[in-house]
Amino acid sequence: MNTQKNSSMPWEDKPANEKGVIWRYSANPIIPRDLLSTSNSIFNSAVAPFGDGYAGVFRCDDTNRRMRLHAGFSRDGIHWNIEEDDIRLTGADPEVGTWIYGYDPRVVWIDDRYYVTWCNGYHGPTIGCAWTTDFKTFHQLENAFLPFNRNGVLFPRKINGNFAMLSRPSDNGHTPFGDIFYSESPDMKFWGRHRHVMSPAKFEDSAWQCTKIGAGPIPIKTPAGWLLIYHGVLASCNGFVYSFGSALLGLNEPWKVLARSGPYLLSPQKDYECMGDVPNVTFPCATLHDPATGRLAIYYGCADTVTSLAFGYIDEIVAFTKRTSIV
Ligand code: BMA
Repeated sequence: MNTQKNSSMPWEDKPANEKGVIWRYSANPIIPRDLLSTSNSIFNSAVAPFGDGYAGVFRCDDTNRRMRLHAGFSRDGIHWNIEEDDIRLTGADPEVGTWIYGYDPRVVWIDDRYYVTWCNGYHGPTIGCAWTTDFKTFHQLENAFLPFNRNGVLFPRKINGNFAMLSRPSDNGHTPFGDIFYSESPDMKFWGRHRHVMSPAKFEDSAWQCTKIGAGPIPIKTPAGWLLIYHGVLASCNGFVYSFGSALLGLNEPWKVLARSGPYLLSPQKDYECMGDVPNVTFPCATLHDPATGRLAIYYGCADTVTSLAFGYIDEIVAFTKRTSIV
């Protein structure tokens, strides 16, 4: 179910004049803001291999500017059919199952099902959890943490026999701070064993990540450690700027940071990243990767408006992370 059955992973070779370790898809953005009849914007969304193609959970803010999650399906990972109706979660205790808002989803296959985490409104933002096998019925679980928290990102396999999640405790608004923490759970219900992973960088070391940081896509297991792509924020005189970089975390102790990129992998530079509802935001929430070739496709939201793709090779990103590490 979760393993790719065809070789159609999105991919485009690196352009000859590209200086970066990763490069943008030439036909970005892949998802326009108005794909749905009621969408104001579609961004910060998550995808995963599903059947002969892909499925995903998409952040679609509607024209009431309500933050909703919608399921979507694709043959090639580039052209998406997103459901007009938003996801209706089922099975939760009504105390937490009353929908307020949801945004910035992540999706991961663990053992026998897909788990979805997102920023869930419950007396402020916290981490909502659900599971699905078909992207039609979504079974809601308990929220993982107390408010306020964002960027809940599960590891793709159990660690020390437990589910494992990164998150970023925050405040109730546009939080001007934020460290990444690690937590474990035996059952996706009770979370503990909380560990600090990393703080924003010093301004003088790596300014793009000096205000707050948050885990991005599901970490990828490599021989050098868990490859974590994460966003970092610079508080400029004209507002927040969201870029993203990479870190390597210990395989058995993921709260131990082995390396962390000083330069960003990608920052807002193209028009569709610099202009939109929130200018200067690149916000990755998912990857697809092919173990045989080491190819990586990164899905990232642009300017809180549209969704784009960037490509790279896992081993080159790992080497970049080590070579430029500020740890
Ligand atoms: C963060 C989240 C993201 C958003 C970003 C920039 O706090 O709300 O969804 O992309 O701000 O507005």
